[in-house]
Amino acid sequence: MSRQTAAHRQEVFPVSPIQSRPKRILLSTVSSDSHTWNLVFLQLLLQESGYEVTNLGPCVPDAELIEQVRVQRPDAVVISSVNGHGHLDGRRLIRKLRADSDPALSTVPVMIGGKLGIQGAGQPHLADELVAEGFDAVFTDGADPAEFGTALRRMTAHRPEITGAAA
Ligand code: B12
Repeated sequence: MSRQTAAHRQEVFPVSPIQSRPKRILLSTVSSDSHTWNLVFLQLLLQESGYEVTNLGPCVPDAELIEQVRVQRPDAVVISSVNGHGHLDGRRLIRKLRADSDPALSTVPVMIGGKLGIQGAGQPHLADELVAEGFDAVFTDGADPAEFGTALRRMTAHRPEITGAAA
């Protein structure tokens, strides 16, 4: 992503004026990944764009992420990974989410991005494979941040007005 001003981010990530409540994003990385600044960057980007963000931080075990989706019922889950294992950890994670009997987990929009493999742009097939496993969108390194904003807006636009935490 290129460096941007807050005003530019607002253009890239406009939040629809017809939304009556802020959409809630669960932001996380995968279990093996200890990188943190990617999460901080995304948290700020999303918050400045009007989303409510829960950032689970680094090295999140699959079970913890799944439990947080079950409890928080977010409008979307955004996964960031840069250590090169993201395609493996992400594949395992999305299989568990999509196989869950709770529709809040099996249908929640989930996207993943970052440096997902260890060959940079040399692994273009990774995105297709991860979408085939159940991710709604995949952003490999160098993806246009505007596409992320557009995809997130589209995926969260029709989420129910009343979600809230599960009992
Ligand atoms: C700092 C750093 C570390 C620190 C992290 C400290 C911390 N608390 O965060 C430490 C020293 C711990 C570390 C460890 C390791 N690291 Co490191 N690390 C870096 C480094 C230098 C900077 C990362 C950073 O903070 N960037 C700043 C953030 C803001 O940018 P970003 O991470 O690139 O994220 C951007 C994009 O990727 C994108 N993005 C990210 N996620 C998402 C998600 C979505 C949805 C979207 C749309 C976009 C998006 O947006 C972000 C902003 O532009 C990078 C090299 C580099 N220059 O990038 C290597 C790097 C990420 N590390 C790497 C590696 C290999 C490791 C280790 C495996 C090394 C080792 N052998 O131990 C370990 C892994 C540890 C683990 N368990 O995960 C490799 C990953 C290789 C790959 N994927 O191809 C890199 C790229 C270095 C390299 N060139 O080889 N690392």
